Amino acid sequence: MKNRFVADILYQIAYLLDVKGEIFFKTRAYRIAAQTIETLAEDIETVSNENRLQSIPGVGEALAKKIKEIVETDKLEYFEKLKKEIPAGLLSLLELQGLGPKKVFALYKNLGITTIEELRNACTGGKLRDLDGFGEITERNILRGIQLREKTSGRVLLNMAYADGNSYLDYLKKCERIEKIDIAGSLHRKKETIGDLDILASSEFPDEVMDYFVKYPSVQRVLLKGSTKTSVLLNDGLQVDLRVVKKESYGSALQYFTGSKEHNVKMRSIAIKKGFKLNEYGLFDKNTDECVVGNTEEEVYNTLGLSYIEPELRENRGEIEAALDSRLPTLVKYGDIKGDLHVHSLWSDGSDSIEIIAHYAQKMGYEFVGIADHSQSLKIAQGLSEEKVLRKINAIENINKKLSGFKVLCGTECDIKPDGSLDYSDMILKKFDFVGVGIHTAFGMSGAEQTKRIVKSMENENVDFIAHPTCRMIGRREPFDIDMEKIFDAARETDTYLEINSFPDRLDLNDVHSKLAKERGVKFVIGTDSHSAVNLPFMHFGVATARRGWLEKKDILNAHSLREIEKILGCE
Ligand code: DGT
Ligand code: CA
Ligand code: CA
Repeated sequence: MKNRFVADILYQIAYLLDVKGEIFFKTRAYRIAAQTIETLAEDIETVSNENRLQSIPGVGEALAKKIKEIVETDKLEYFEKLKKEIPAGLLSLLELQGLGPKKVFALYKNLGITTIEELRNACTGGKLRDLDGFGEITERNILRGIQLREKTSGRVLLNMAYADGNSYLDYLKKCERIEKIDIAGSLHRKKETIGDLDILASSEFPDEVMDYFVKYPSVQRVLLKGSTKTSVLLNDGLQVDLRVVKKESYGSALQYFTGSKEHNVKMRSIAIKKGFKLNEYGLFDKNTDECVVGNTEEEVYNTLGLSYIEPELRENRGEIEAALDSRLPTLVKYGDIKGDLHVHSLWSDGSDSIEIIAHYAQKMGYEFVGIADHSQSLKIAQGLSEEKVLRKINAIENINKKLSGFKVLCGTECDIKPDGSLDYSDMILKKFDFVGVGIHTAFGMSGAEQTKRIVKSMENENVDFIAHPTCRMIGRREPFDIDMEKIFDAARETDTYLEINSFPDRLDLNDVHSKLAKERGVKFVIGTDSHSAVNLPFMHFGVATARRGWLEKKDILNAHSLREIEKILGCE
């Protein structure tokens, strides 16, 4: 269907006419027609071929002629001419806070400004203040708008978007006009960073839904409002797109807008091979153009001969081939986790007592929590001396006496020294219920040296897992350039678990590494690296990463029961 293609051109014409200073009602005609065509259930090509274009509300003789030209030639002379008259860069200026079409056109006519960079230079150089209708304040406002845009063009961490998304969803669920609603896009796939938030709803009253959507209290500004798509900017700079579709297309729309783009491209080619056409409106018979299914995602996948694919897998990393052969993994579930083995307490650099952590973990439904404080040489993180470790073991024994149906395990996140030796003697390491080790110093060593360092630490028989193996910090520190295959092989051979650290700026191992590690026979532990009890729910993001890495329950140490884990760790 060319519906979206036609609608896009009409929208762009409306913007260009805005900039040109055309009268409102002329640009509105293009917008209304674009919106109608976007939501039209029927193929615009069919309507055009049967000369019924003028039956579409808002389409008169002149517009019908233009639409026919687009449908038949994939181009429109009038649009090409407009684009030559008005540089395309002007459209990006329109997105800036405080700049309407009139001002954009004045900037272009008087100063020849066509790009954001030129506009920034003109503002800093004080070139705008002498223009009619502009002043020093306008210059400052525009600069602020440019800054904001730069900030929002960046991506946010998964946990931020997840919190924003859930709050927005709670608000939207109170709208009576909404039948179904879901998060789509990269947040539905639980990617580690999110560009913008996509929400999909079905309703018979899209305009009322959109009115309600833009009234959300955290909305800073409405970027675009239509009856199929509305975009807003939240106070914290995150953009949110809401799309409203009809119930019949909900499943195919959710499939389309969940992405990823790469997954969708592959899905569409499979559809074509099997005699269908797949788009956001449904799955259609290629010959009769009849809609076969569209209600649910399951139907779309199953009709194409695929088993249902969980959103976290939809990255075109082999999931479609696996679904065709019914050999997709049974992914670990968010509720499968029985405890957390990476929590810092007041004993080192955490901010809560072990009692508070235990209480919080028990309330989350866990069977155990492992306190893994830092080791002695990590002075900035108040690492524990060996003498203090012995006292802590005692303290935990006493805490456990007061708990029922729940156990605190005493562990450590022991530092791996630059030469690969550990920060505690073997005598002390043996006393812990479990030993996690990690790198916290000498980040500048070469990849080869870091590989040796980590492999050597695994050779110590007391070590149970490697914490945050690559030490990356999203947006702040690149991962070590280590030989992952060597690390995976050593982990398998020494029975060392690799951690998927759930702290939102770590997510380390990441999804891709987790999948590779599993293929090489590695087992995992998912830890939060919590530094206070309220961090414990970060587990969700670690499980999300594990799911994106195709992991199953059996691959994950802390998805086992306390009894099984005690046996595995030898700390019954
Ligand atoms: P983000 O926002 O950068 O974190 O990533 P996404 O995946 O949320 O991407 P976004 O917001 O641009 O679009 C949402 C979904 O819509 C995307 O995952 C798949 C679908 N989509 C968007 N543009 C295209 C496209 O050009 N082709 C196809 N096949 N799908 C698209
Ligand atoms: Ca998105
Ligand atoms: Ca989007």
